[in-house]
Amino acid sequence: KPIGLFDSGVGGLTVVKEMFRQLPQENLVYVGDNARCPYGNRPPEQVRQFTFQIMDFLMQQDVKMIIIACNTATAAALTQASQHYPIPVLGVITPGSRAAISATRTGRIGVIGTEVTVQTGAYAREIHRINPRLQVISQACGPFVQLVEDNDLDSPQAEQIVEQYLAPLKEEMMDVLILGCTHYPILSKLIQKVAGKDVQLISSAEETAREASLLLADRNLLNDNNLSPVHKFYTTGDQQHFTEVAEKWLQQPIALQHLTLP
Ligand code: DGN
Repeated sequence: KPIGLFDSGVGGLTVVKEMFRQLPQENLVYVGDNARCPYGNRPPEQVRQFTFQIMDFLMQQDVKMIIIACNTATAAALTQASQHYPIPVLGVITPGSRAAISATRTGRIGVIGTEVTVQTGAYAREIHRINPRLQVISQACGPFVQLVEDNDLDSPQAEQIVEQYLAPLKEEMMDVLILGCTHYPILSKLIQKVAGKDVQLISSAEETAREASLLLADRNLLNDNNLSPVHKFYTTGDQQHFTEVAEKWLQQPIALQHLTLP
């Protein structure tokens, strides 16, 4: 059985890439809801509704686990989704929080994400649940998602936007910055350049894949046949655009189909 993953667009491919690296024998089904991207400035109830539509589709693909490879959907819907579906459901916020907690030396952690992710306070809550003494400084960076969806990763305009949004955080002396949106690792070169070399960027993709492998091993769900794995990709948006971004990021050809959601 495959593992299902989804995001509002191409952002969740950062988790897919880590899954390829850490769990190369697993079959994956990925849904990018590019037609309705961005999720980040929608009402949380609507993000929940979209999340359930996509998860219903993934359940029809007979997946054994679902990874919500989107911070916005994790913040808005993880709790309800894990109660609703009879299979393990993993979000990206807990793994990213854990990685930041173990990486910080100064105890000042920055978080950047979409409006929904920042407004729900999901990272601060998760970090403080584990260690209440840490300082969490958050900043919504709405336009970053569009830069990634447009594949605009190093133009002067992109740099100006990143500088503008990171400026308030740079005064906060954080030593760790959580990329609290799965789109951001694709933009990480520019984010690192603007944030400065003393700030360590945390991508939840790596931690999420690690958590997925632990969970699968724990429940005896790892794929143990050696046939070459099958990866299926679906987008609700433009197929050519999705293929371009995905193949560049994943550095391999993908099999893509169009998906129409209700
Ligand atoms: N990639 C998504 C996230 O991690 O929050 C959301 C991007 C968006 O739709 N704004």
